[in-house]
Amino acid sequence: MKNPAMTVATLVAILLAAGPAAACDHLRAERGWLRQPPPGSDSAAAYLVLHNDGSEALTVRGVSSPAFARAMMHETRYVEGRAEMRHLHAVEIAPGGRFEARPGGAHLMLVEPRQTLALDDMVELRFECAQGDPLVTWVPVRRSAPTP
Ligand SMILES: [Cu+2]
Repeated sequence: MKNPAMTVATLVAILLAAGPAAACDHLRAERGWLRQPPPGSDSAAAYLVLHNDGSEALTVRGVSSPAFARAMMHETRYVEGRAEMRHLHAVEIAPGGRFEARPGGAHLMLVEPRQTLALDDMVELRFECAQGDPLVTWVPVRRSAPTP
């Protein structure tokens, strides 16, 4: 590369021009945690709140984690008093809106851990959006929900 500084400046210009198209950039995660699964369990659940800080609706298309073979967004519905889980293929979040995953409700279902999950370990979660780069966030392994 003859002039790296020039190349960086050009890249910045391109990124600025792209502007609001990078929808996932307006996605913010907070209060995330992963419930430590019992020994030998092949799945775990994680919880967090996703905020859309942008001025346009955004669509979360899926979640993955390098610590697990597979990950899904699930909702819980109660049918005749029985909890049933349903796979959410996409979650749309309105401008200024949020998606809340919490025990007893929506959650991230993480299947086939690739490593042991000790308390306070940080686990990477990656959310794919309809547009823009994925949101990468790290959540701690906990025994129970953090107190608000
Ligand atoms: Cu589930």
